[in-house]
Amino acid sequence: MNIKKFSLLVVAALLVFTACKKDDDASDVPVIEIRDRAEQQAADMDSINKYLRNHYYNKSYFTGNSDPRIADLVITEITNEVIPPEADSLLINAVGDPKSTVYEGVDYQFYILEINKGGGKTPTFADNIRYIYEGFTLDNAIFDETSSPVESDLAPGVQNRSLISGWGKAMPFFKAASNFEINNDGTVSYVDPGVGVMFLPSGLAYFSQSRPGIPSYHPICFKFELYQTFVNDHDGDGIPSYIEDVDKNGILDDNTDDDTFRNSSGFIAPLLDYFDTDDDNDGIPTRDELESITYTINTNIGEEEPNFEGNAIEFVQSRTESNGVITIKTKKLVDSNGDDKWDYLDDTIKIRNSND
Ligand SMILES: [Ca+2]
Ligand SMILES: [Ca+2]
Ligand SMILES: [Ca+2]
Ligand SMILES: [Ca+2]
Repeated sequence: MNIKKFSLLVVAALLVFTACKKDDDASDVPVIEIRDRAEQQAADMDSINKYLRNHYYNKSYFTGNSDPRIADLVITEITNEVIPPEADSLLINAVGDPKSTVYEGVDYQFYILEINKGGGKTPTFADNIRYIYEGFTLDNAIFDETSSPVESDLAPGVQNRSLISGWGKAMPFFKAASNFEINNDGTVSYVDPGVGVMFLPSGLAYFSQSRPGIPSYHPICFKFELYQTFVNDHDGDGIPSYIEDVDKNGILDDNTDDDTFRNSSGFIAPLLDYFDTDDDNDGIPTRDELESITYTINTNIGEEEPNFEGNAIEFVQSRTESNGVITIKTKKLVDSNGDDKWDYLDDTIKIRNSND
């Protein structure tokens, strides 16, 4: 983001606003019409489909390329003079079927171009990722790009989240890098990262809002390299935030015990599960309503480390390694009375399992 440019735009916007105000005529104040999300989605998909049919990318460059980078990715518009080389691919043929999702109660579709799947862990919609990107519009104008890797929270609805919802929808289709190496000059090289492009309708981006270089109701696209992913536990209660999406709607809007708190702006707000350290409000912290397990793995005698990735009931809290001996501490969900309700969400169960 070019801060200087952005500041100038803000000043320009303020001047326009002041000018309108002086006129004392409300009809002069620019008003953004709030459009129907489903109708806008249909229009955006038409625009994106048209773009994908009218552009190709340098697929041949990436065939057998063991180090694919977005800096090498070239998307070119097809015109009377420009015909794609046979070895390259029209985007519409390369993206495959659109991905489907639901956001704000509306059925959405978006496209992904996969250049490299990635060799590491798969992020969930509520995790933090480390990545680089270049954002561009369907006019092929770049509106934003990173000069070095950044870290962001994918979780929708989380306070101070800087990412649009499309990131949380697209990233789980990729994997982070399998490894990284620190170079002599202190920079980091990532091995086998997820590399691709997402083509997003405005409803999974800024929708009615505009941004520098992005008018209201505009689909946007991002080239990206996904380097690392970190499981988030926003309230530190031992339960990863993606598990605190109880109704599995991809949004952290669940509030099992219907309690509230006064937020930093002074408003009464629901104390949502992902931010609540006693999710059933029974006085026993969630942490203490989980089973604590410690694993000791001696790799010197060939013992193998268990893999907890994707495990829906047992979550790694810490992992240390010393002289070939790995120690992993986990928290595991418990249902003491077998009523299909986990103890931490069941206010009739008040068994304290641990106090670490
Ligand atoms: Ca949690
Ligand atoms: Ca709550
Ligand atoms: Ca919680
Ligand atoms: Ca509790």
